[in-house]
Amino acid sequence: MRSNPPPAARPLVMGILNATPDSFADGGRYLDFDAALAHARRLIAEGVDILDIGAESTRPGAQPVPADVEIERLVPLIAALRAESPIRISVDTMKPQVARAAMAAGASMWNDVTALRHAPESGAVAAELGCDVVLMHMQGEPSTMQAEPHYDDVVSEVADFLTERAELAIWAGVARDRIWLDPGIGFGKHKTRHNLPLLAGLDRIVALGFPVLLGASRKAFIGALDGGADADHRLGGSIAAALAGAAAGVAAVRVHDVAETVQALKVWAAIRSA
Ligand code: HH2
Repeated sequence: MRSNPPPAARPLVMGILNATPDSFADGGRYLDFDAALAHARRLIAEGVDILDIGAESTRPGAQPVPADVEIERLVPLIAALRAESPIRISVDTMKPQVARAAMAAGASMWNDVTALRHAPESGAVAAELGCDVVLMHMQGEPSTMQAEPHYDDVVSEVADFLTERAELAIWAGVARDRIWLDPGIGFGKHKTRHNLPLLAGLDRIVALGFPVLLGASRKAFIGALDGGADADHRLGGSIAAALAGAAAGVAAVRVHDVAETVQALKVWAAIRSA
């Protein structure tokens, strides 16, 4: 009898868990502790590699959440998951005090959409925590970023920004091999005019020499390319973007639909290595 071939190399799958009332794709579904824990367990069963847990939406126009509220939502959840699973846990927050509380509860990755720009002590805290750090590109602030984003050359400008943020993080004491980069799809970018060239130019972000995280799941550019499909009807486009990322060499994709993405990447990787 023939055995299955060994699994081929593919990007890691980071599953999104938003314990928020207002996230664009799953807001309000996992604010409740039991619902959030059940969803995390489901993502683990579906083969997630990293769980990214957030308690503050960054969608355009979202309202800021105080640090103590973020901590109240995140810490019991992270601690409960850590007690029952060795899964890698990332915390999606811009606040160093929230990152610190999340690491104490069992997270090992700080996903910061501001690339350590939110607080003056962010770099030093990231260095002290010794965790992985995701530095993401964003033009402007979540509340206003979609007003009038402008770039002369979006890929070069994002690459330059990420290079500078990585250098500053290293200067602050973050270990080079803890740094991830993320082009920030949808963060201060026109739906198609900026996001599409950035997706097409991902290999140039990968060439910077750090692991790259790509978050394109259910984002608005997919709706713009498909007759205004809403966030619940963007699975096909999300998978297409994840595969484009895989082909460009990204290290991980951040997604809502874990089972479907894991399957797509397994098939992509198997074809590629056949
Ligand atoms: N996108 C969102 C949030 N955090 N982090 C990284 N590193 N990269 C991303 O592309 C990214 C991110 C937005 O998506 P979501 O979490 O689903 O929505 P919301 O911000 O409304 O909670």
